[in-house]
Amino acid sequence: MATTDTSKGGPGLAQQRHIVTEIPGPASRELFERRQRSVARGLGHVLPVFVTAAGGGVVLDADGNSLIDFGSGIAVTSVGNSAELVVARVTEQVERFTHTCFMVAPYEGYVTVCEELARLTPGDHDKRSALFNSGAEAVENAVKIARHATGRTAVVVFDHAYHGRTNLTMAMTAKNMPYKQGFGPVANEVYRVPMAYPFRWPGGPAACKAEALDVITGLIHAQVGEQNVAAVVIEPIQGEGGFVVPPDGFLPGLASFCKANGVVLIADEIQSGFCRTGDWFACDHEGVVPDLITTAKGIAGGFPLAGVTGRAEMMDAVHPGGLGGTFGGNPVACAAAIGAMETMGKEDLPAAARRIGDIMLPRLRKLAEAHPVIGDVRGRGAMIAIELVRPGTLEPDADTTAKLAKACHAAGLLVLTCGTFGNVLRFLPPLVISEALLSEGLSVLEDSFAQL
Ligand code: PLZ
Repeated sequence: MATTDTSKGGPGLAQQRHIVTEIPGPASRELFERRQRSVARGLGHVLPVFVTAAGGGVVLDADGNSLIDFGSGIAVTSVGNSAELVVARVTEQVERFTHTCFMVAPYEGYVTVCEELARLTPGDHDKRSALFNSGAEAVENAVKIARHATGRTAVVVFDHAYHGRTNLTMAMTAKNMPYKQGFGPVANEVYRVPMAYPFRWPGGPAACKAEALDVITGLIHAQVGEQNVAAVVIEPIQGEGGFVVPPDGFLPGLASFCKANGVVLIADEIQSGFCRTGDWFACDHEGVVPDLITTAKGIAGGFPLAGVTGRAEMMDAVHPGGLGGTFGGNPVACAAAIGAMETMGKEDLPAAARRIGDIMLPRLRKLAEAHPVIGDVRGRGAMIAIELVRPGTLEPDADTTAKLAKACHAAGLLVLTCGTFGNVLRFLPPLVISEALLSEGLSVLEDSFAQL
């Protein structure tokens, strides 16, 4: 039901694209002036419209514009902004108590979230979880746990990887600008290997799986030594690095290597997890069972919550007091997560993500036929991207990518870019977006290409 009360967000908001000013409009520009005087320059913005409400598939701004949301706050609001069950659970919790610190005196919500994580993440082995505030913190802790459980120190990561901005995760992240430039020294014992990136694999996509596994295991053997490797950390579908989907069989191959060598396989599902790719987790598509899995973003409908979930014996290797933090697993964030996970189950959001992919992929492939600047269309479920190149080459075209994003923004479609070379447009709509709005968003994108 559409509402005209724009002081409230959530699924009741009118699900429409409605542009009444230039983007950003005067009210947003005025707020931006204040932002410039008070907020550090180091924080960037995809689109500096100041948000006043959001829900379903739309974001409303201070000038009264209603934009179609193809970003979900970077894969976070998969259940939609201010989703009903999230609001209900959070409101109830916030009126009871807001914080005790789980390490001071525990509460049920934290345990419930960990039970749900055990039930939903890949594998039916005995699991334990620990909760944190951000994705980066979860990755840091997964590495701490893997090092403790194995007594080894080396961590293997991939080209194009993104794992966060803290000192250790910055070292694990591949891209220098903007993430590492000037912020060193970075943490040591982090080793990088090539990613199985079919579109850019020198031997071509058909050879990618086997050759990548050969190169990776060869490098680990020659340069690190399997016996020194605590963990291999991989995003089963890479996020910030360009929505790189490895070829079938690559992840299972990597998992067997880890198992054979006593290496902890950590799947960073912070961006790909919680229904985004059309299954609960991206690892599920190939039946891969990681030893540890990191989650955040979509887990709690927009509240800061992250988790490390893994084999009980590895997780419990750490002594009491070895893991924690003041706010980790905050009761309000846990209530939000319970509401979000309930929504994902009740509304069958894995199926909703598959439906989004089924609508988007054919239209994007058709667009690629008409516009050879699109070198690759890829993704799973509602984690979809197009990679832009100089036609007929692999040369990244970041300029056209930026131009297209700008044109979409001006027309009221919030899209994000990504990729090591800045030449990927990615689409991450809330999984609850209506088909009409999804289709309209695609039309805006098609128009932007037509105007190139
Ligand atoms: N691992 C796979 O995608 C966060 C970061 C945007 P935090 N990605 C968006 C930016 O420019 O900071 C991410 C991720 C994967 C880890 C993280 C880190 O999660 O919650 O941002 O710390």
